[in-house]
Amino acid sequence: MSETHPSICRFCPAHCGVLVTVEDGAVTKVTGDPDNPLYLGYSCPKGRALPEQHANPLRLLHSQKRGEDGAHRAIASDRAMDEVAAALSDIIERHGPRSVALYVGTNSLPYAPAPGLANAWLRAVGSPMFFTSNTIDQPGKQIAAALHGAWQAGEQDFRTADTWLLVGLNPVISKSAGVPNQNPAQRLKDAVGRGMKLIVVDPRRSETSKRAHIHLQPRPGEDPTLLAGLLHVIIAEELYDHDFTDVNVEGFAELSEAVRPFTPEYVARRADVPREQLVEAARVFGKAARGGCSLGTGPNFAPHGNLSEYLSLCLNSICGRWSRAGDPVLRANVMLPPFTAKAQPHAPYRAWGKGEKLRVRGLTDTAAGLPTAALADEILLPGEGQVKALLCLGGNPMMAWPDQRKAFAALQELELLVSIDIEMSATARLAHYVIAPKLTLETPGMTLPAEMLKYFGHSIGHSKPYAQYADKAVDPPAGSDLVEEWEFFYGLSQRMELTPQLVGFYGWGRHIESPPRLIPLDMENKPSSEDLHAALCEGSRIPLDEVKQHPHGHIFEEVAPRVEPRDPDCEVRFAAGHPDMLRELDEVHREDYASAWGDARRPFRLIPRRHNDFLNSSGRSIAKLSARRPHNPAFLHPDDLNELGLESGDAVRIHSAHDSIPALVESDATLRRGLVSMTHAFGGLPTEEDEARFREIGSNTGRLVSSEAEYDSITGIPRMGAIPVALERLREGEGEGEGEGEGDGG
Ligand SMILES: Nc1nc2c(c(=O)[nH]1)N[C@H]1C(S)=C(S)[C@@H](COP(=O)(O)OP(=O)(O)OC[C@H]3O[C@@H](n4cnc5c(=O)[nH]c(N)nc54)[C@H](O)[C@@H]3O)O[C@H]1N2
Ligand SMILES: Nc1nc2c(c(=O)[nH]1)N[C@H]1C(S)=C(S)[C@@H](COP(=O)(O)OP(=O)(O)OC[C@H]3O[C@@H](n4cnc5c(=O)[nH]c(N)nc54)[C@H](O)[C@@H]3O)O[C@H]1N2
Ligand code: SF4
Ligand SMILES: [Mo]
Repeated sequence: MSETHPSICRFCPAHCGVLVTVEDGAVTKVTGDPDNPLYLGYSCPKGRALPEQHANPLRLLHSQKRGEDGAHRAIASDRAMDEVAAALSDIIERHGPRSVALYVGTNSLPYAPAPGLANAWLRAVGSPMFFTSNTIDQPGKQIAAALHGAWQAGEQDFRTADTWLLVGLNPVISKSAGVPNQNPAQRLKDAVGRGMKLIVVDPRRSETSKRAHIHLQPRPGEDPTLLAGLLHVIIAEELYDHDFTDVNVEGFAELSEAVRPFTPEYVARRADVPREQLVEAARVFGKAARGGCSLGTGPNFAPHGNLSEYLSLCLNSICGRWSRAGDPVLRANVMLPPFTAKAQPHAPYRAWGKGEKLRVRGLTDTAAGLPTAALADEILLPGEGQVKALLCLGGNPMMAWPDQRKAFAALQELELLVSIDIEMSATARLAHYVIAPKLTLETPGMTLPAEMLKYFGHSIGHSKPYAQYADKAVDPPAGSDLVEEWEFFYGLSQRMELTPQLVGFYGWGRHIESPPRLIPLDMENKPSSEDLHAALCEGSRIPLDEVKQHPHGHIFEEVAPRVEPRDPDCEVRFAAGHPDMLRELDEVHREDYASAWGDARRPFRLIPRRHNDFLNSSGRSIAKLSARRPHNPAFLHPDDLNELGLESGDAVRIHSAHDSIPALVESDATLRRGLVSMTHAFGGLPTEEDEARFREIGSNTGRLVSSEAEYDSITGIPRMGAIPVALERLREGEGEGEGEGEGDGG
């Protein structure tokens, strides 16, 4: 028997509305849902591979326990919870609650109750050690918002904007920010078709920049310089919004002074872009009536990510690029509680130096969360507070954490490592217990987590008052023993006799309109997944029952509120002259960029890129997605390959100052010269056996990153982009195990 259900794809944060075909209890087909009013039938290869993901022969159908011999064997999920709870209680007794840490990765987002219950469990344990992938992603967004202030009504609408400036992101592939993430390629085509002038800053001619009116292709990592240059021109030519700035911005004079040295000549020379193009970009952005500037992982992985994000907010603010009184509220709360957005800022708030202090590098809790790049150090460093147990929820430290070799040492040092994962990921291979969860189409889903994304930064998330709820479409495979993520933390709480309170709307969206709601849980009678979804939606603007009336999703236009005017007595203003940020800008100006760019020892820069068929490390095990190219090539400009005497398919060893990895090169004429562009989250463990397989599984770029040589002093994010590297040719059969643990000596 075949039936079709409307549902939500949760493979990536775009949360597209899809149609799921179920035959004989198994998912056989997933397509875009033409009746979905927001996504209009769109889907991507990852979403269409949901049947293969659910039926993946490599998927775990039983939790696993590692034996004395190092091999993993199936264990009943109840038994696994008993043993993990006992081990944790023992560790807490011996080492205190801080010795237990939780790491939440990207694949917690699909399961609305999961991160909130995991966080609640950790709070009940009494440990502050809550880490997420956010601080190895774009933490500059939340730091900048804290220092500068966030606009209550959000940015202007892309669909009516005259210009948009995208710096170091590629939303056509990543569905990340800037361009609305519902079929971004089409949204971009529509916008450019009606005359929007798109400006893209990317060292690569990306899928997104193909539609650009102006594409600046600078040296990577020069984003602070470039943004300061745009501000310089806009201020010098008086293209900013005087009225808006007068009312809403403080520190304009200090900002003007700070960007004064960033003349077009200086910026053009330093970032290596044509001067006229830079000035033209500033004029287009400054003269437009409506628009916005959004940043992505490019500038956030390069040094000075906070500063780049801060300058982009200043650029938006002095140009008045925020929704005005009378505009429809762009990201109105639907499954979140009602909120009246006014045309005024939330006041700046504390960005760091609060909460838990880490024992290394002077790091503290921040507006972006605890610095994940230092978690490996917290595991390795002996002494009071040392982390002995780590639980990973939907994350893969061995693929994603910077400084892979250090992460490897740390995870092996743990007394207890638990990974909640659908497969034997690189991290799971090291885990004492691997908890096998249900998959998205086997659980209810809703768009509340995607709605939350707007709190993470500029122009992210749904751009209409949209919501969808989907019941589970199928049961888990017969004979499997799977628990939902939240059930695991509920089960631990029961066994450890804790009374956690479910954290509504998550614990880490820091400038949210109301503090996270704590929802008491019945620890006697286990709630259902549906109960918890309902509890999370209590008090929502649109009651969950009403959302459920629209199985294909619905745009609640009828309640779309308008932005209210600024309160007459409101004195809050954006801070455009934050002394710390302007000091950092001055440091940038004093950098010896010429020597840095002229360093012959490492003449190339390694930069990140994302792949349409994978979400970080997810999808690599699905044959339908990875069959064509299971490794991650090192892309170089054809002229660079020529000069190095290399051809596509040749093997090289890439050396950073910290470590080295083998890779296969591939020609890519969309790059500027002097770059190596490579996708992260590939390869295996930093062992000789895994490294020898680089031709099949690729290599892990995180191994080239040092977590302590160069890092942001607030969020601890190391230099993960614009990494100086050198290339060395490998001959057939070479590359196995060379360069173990050492850099290139330079
Ligand atoms: N060098 C370098 N490092 C990077 C980046 C980079 O570009 N370059 N990117 C950074 C960024 S932006 C991020 S967000 C982080 C990502 O960091 P992580 O979130 O730690 O890494 P992922 O690879 O996304 O890990 C997802 C894990 O979830 C598992 N999974 C998939 N589906 C499910 C599910 O339904 N349930 C559960 N429980 N698990 C599931 C996958 O098998 C995988 O092991 O990496 C960061 N690290
Ligand atoms: N298909 C797919 N979608 C994804 C993901 C995925 O892995 N695959 N990952 C998800 C996650 S976790 C995240 S955080 C988002 C990220 O989403 P994005 O930030 O859009 O990430 P990318 O697509 O890698 O785009 C980064 C762009 O920055 C450019 N760049 C590199 N270095 C620099 C630099 O120094 N300066 C500038 N200006 N540009 C630079 C690169 O050439 C690239 O085009 O995507 C999400 N969506
Ligand atoms: S864009 Fe994301 S949510 Fe949409 S179909 Fe692709 S993977 Fe699924
Ligand atoms: Mo990310």
